[in-house]
Amino acid sequence: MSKFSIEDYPHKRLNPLTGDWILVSPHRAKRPWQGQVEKTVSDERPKYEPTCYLCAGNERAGGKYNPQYKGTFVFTNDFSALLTDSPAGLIDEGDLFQAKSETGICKVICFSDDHSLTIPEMAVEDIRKVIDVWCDEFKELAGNPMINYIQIFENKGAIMGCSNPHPHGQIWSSSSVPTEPAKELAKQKEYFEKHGTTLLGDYLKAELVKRDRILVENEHFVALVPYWAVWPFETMIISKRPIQTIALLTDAEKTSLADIYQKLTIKYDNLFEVSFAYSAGFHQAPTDGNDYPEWHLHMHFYPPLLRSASVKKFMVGYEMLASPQRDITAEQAAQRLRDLSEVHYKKQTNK
Ligand code: H2U
Ligand code: ZN
Repeated sequence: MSKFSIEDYPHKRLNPLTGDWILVSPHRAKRPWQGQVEKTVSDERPKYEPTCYLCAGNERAGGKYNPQYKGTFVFTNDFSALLTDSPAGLIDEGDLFQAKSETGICKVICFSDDHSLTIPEMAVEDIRKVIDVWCDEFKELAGNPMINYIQIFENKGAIMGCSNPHPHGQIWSSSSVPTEPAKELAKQKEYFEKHGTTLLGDYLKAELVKRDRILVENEHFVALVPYWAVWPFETMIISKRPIQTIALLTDAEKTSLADIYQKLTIKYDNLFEVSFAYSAGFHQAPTDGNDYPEWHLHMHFYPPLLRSASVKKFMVGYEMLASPQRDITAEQAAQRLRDLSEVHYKKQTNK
């Protein structure tokens, strides 16, 4: 019997941020693939689309009109999942029937007035403006006594349920801390109490020595494939400084964040030469007024594509019923992404 290695044999990896385990089956990545590898369909779009509800001057649901904005634009979601005025209430019918009212504020953020763009096609200084808007919105919501957690996210691509290709993201803020950040909060606290340092700070230090999962590094941030990645090309952007929220970013850090967000998403687009779909977002400390020295600012990217512009990873069967599973290892995924150019394929001169 040969020696166990994570390159060759099925194994489980721990996600220390959530406490979940994932199954990795590297031997299966060697099996032949007979599915189609189709040519990318053109995703060229006009700079202005008359029917787009996010373009400047256009009508939204309920008869509201967007202003003739330039750059970024923020509005309260016309179909907010959370409302500011739902009445407080609790249903407690023993262990089996529990419900609580939840309040919050949902916003939509247009990243640009240009309908044709996406983050990897935007200039760093324009992405920086998106980060400034996130920071302003975050600070305003954090100051609202009703809001105790702020989820900033971006759904990109129809495959991720994004309703409109106009570059945009969302913020859902709520009175309680939702499930995923609550798990991360508990694990980061446990780690901080044991070691006196942040979980992700120590993780980042170790990864910067190992270097086999690092994709992009700049002065203030690192983009990497986490050891415990579930999605084939899942990545994280982690701040080098252990800060709790984007409200604490310095001017230089905001520009660095714009730079690494652009470089990572360019690599994503270059992987299959397609506008790469993902759900991405920050995980930040709650905004309930308490201190969370254990919390380390980071961004997750969860992209579903596996093998080509349309062959996606399905989280079904075993994943739904037992545990997430992947074939290609985090290290192989990192190698592929690392080897890709940081120049967008549409801008490469030899194309
Ligand atoms: P996606 O990021 O998943 O595409 O969602 C866009 C949001 O825009 C969605 O939450 C909102 C939807 O409720 N929306 C409006 O607020 N006004 C509109 O006129 C259409 C869509
Ligand atoms: Zn538009």
